[in-house]
Amino acid sequence: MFSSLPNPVRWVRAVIALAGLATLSGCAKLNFWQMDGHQSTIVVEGSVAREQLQVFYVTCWVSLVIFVIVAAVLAYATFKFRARSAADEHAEPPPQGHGNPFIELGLIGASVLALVVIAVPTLKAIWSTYDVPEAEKANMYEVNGTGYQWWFKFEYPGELAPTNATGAKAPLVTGNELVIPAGRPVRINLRTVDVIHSFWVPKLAGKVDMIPNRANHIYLRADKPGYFWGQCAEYCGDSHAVMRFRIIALDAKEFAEWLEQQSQTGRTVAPRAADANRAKPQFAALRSFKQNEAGITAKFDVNPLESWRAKQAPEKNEDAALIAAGRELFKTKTCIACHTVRGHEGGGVSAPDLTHIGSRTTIAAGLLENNSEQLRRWIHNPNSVKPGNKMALAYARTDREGKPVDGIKLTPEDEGALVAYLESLK
Ligand code: HEC
Ligand SMILES: [Cu+2]
Repeated sequence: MFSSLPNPVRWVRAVIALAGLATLSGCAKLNFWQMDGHQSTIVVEGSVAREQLQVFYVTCWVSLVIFVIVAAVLAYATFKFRARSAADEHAEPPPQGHGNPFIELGLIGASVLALVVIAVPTLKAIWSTYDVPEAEKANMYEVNGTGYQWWFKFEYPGELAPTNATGAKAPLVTGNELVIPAGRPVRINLRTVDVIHSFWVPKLAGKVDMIPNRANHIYLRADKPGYFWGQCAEYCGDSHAVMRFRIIALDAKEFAEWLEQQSQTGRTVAPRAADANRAKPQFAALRSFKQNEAGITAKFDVNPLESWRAKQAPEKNEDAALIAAGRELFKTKTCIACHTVRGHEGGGVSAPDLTHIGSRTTIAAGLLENNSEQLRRWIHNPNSVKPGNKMALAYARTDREGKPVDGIKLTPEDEGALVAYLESLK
């Protein structure tokens, strides 16, 4: 009965536009009027989010009707009983009513009706969006998502990849970017290793909390291949506002290719004979970033899925010697204590897995675009990008008495080599 309600928000928008607020507020951007920002809950692209949106519309329409009735009665009373002359202002108030059973019963009945109209589709949606429907369980894809202060780990229990220690296989792990098959129901088992986080990809589904010592899950489905913005939606400390993530939905073939590539161990770039007399690749100059400077280019912002695809292939002009130097620094500068690059050095599990960091579109949990300039910005001074993050602890450390101890120190050359290494990890 409520399957295709018109969008009441569009009406409200028309009213605002008529009032001329568009020009006053300066919000005349196209996205704003189409209500199609990256994290829009109005322009959705998944079946679960669509069902939840219908519930929102029901509530909106019911509230709108109540608003119109109450506003009309108020306007009528204000007009009818206004003071018409100076004498009226000091007159006795009009006779007061003391309860009219018909009006009172009518109001109770109308409220109950309004609540029932809201409750029926709400309860229906709570049940049907809770988990993958039985009939579709066979087609379901299952992954695990874990919240860390302030990033997300994603694990593919169905896909095994060789580990470092013994070469034995363990589930494939990525960080901050979850790649899923489009069109299929996906169940994400949600956990946290520290405080409460909340997993929210507005275009695909509502939020579900990640709660310590409690098994939660979310069910979602992307209509078609796409790139979706997500965000932790439960305050979780210093960097909560920049604890973001992405979901990339791919068709079956591209998804299979991605899984195949990700289950490889870290890529090693072999030196080529021609390398010896080739000019060194140019890295982005080490400039200082303005405070809060955006970490994302317009090109990426407009067509993120294409940018994602472009990241899957190795860069041209890779410098094998520089990359090898970067790999060495990754070890000596203690990056391996927290990070893993499968097949290379490092067994750290307290930070995002970097085995294929070069093939991801973002770093620092969705905050910065993954390119040489932003990578350098991040490893130069993580704290200036994301205040309080746990990688920064390795840069500025203090001992038990609070005295500063030497942390990670990188020269511009070190940074260039580390960036080349990280970018080579496709
Ligand atoms: C103390 C542990 C620790 C050390 C040491 C450390 N990192 Fe990190 N690193 C982290 C954590 C934690 C994050 C996630 C930060 C966040 O987004 O909140 C991170 C994030 C990153 C990322 C972004 C990953 C992503 O998917 O968003 C890169 C790249 C990175 N580190 C590179 C390095 C390099 C290079 C070094 C050595 C110079 C290093 N890290 C040393 C803990 C560490
Ligand atoms: Cu969080």
